[in-house]
Amino acid sequence: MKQTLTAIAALIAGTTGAMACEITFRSSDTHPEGYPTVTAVQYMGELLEERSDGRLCIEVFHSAQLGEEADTIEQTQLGVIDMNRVSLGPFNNIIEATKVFSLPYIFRSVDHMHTVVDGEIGDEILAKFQDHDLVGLAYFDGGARSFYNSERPITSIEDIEGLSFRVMQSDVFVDMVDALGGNATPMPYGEVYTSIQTGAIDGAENNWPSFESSGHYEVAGYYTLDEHLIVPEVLVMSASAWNNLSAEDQELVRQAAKDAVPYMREQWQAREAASEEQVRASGVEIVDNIDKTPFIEAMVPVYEKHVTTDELRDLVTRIQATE
Ligand code: GTR
Repeated sequence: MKQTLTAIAALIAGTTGAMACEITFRSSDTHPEGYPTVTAVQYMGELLEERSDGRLCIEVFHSAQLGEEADTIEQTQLGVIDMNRVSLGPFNNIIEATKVFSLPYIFRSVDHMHTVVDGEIGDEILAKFQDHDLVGLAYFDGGARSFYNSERPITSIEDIEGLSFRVMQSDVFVDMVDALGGNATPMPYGEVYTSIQTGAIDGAENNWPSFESSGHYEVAGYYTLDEHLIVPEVLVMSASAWNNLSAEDQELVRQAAKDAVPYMREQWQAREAASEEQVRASGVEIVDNIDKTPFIEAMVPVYEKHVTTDELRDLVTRIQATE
């Protein structure tokens, strides 16, 4: 009898130890394996698995395996995809308040952006996702975005005149390029390389790691560090996946996402430096002493067009007043 009980106990312990995931959240990312946004969600998955005794897991589908950002956002709202790591830009046309983080030169620096997203304003904007079948979990870094193109070095606004740039699918970015004298083409990320290569567009804009990992630097040999955007990235969960969880498990998910943020920021800094080194070594011509003042001044009509409600005006004032 005792032997049987011991055998059963061992069997249960063995089963528990090797318990397979009860739920595996499918998480989308446009970037390749090894990119900081991908490794950060994988790291969050490790934390979650450990803290839930192996019940809750995450599988990251990187390299746009589940589709381009705008489509995967829709799929996440529908509950077909459980989690999504995306730029805030593609949310601008869906969740109005996200526009304030996508305004050109709204953040004075990455540190300023961190202070804002880590504080009350960051929480307020994350809470807005609830009305759109999504749960905002955490902000990730996306560095500063600058223009690159295949035609000529941009050393002043005048050089932008007549050039066409791909932008993310947000009206704010279309108006931003227009205000600088260029032509904007909203387009999915995955189509940019070929479009520059074939001359359908002259260039695009992005941060060092994306410029490098997408290979865009191979077809766009001029990069000007005007740093017009510091758009945070966001990790969201579909409301349907979220609502299936107990309150305790929701807390585990939220906490694991938060705890992945410092890890992400470290990974980001390292990758930014490595990507910059790789791009510089490739011979891309870099303009890194541009006077940003005319760029900032040119953005007045963009703010006038998009910051149209008391709520948005108040958010902008509070962001600008944040030290
Ligand atoms: C990257 C960002 C992606 C995607 C991409 C783009 O910097 O991490 O989420 O938004 O830019 O330009 O589409």
